[in-house]
Amino acid sequence: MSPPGKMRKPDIKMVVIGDMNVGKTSLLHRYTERNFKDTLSTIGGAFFLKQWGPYNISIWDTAGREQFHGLGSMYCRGAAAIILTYDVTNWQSLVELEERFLSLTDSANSDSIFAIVGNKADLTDPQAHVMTPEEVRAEEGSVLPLPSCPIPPDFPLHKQVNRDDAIALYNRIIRYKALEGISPPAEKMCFETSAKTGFNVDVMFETLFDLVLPSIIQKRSQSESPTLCLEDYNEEGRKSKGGCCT
Ligand SMILES: Nc1nc2c(ncn2[C@@H]2O[C@H](COP(=O)(O)OP(=O)(O)OP(=O)(O)O)[C@@H](O)[C@H]2O)c(=O)[nH]1
Ligand SMILES: [Mg+2]
Repeated sequence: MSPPGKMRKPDIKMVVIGDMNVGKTSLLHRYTERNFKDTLSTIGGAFFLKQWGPYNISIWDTAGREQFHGLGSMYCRGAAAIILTYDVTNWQSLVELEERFLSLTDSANSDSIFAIVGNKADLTDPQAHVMTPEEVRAEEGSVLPLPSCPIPPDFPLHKQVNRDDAIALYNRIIRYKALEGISPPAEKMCFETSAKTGFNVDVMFETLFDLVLPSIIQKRSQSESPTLCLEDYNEEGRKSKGGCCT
């Protein structure tokens, strides 16, 4: 356990990237704070720390606005998992993932895990529109029963991106990264979520946490492996006393 007032170093890093307005910050709020609230467009980036069993995972939220694009590869550096996020009602937001955001992930770990996440599913899919009883209970100050979020007048909106399009993109990325045979299958790594109702949000983050566990364990075992400093030992193999020359 870390001493009081001291935060343990994150064991591993995950990054959420994608175009502005797709709901990256809202997904992180939903997962970490169990609510959906007004957001301001992110400036630069921010990170959340999640304890997963005995491990600490940092999840970086990044800005989708073009003006912050230059920072993207810095946020991806050393990441073990990348969450590429688009908006299911906005075809261009999927296109941008491949055209603008994928190259940023070259600074991530070479064996990093990818997820493709289509957010705002509540706008197109009646199933995602309804809050789960757990989400209703978790909503601050809410009283059961509260079966769904308010129905917008134009519900459902036209869905511009089908899951098959996301699956095709995932497969292209895995080929581009030469991760075929190592990465989990597309069906497992393409999610449709709603930060508004909580639909699929826990499943998405927690699937990734489970998948990065082997990397954490490997990293920890490497950093904890006993090493011997030969300079500390004399010719008979006895530990020499520092600074003494008798
Ligand atoms: N209906 C619906 N609206 C959402 C959802 N997620 C986010 N929004 C709305 O979409 C807008 C943008 O959400 P953000 O979370 O700020 O988007 P972002 O991707 O972080 O944007 P940048 O920080 O600019 O890159 C806000 O008005 C949110 O309320 C969702 O799941 N459903
Ligand atoms: Mg944001």
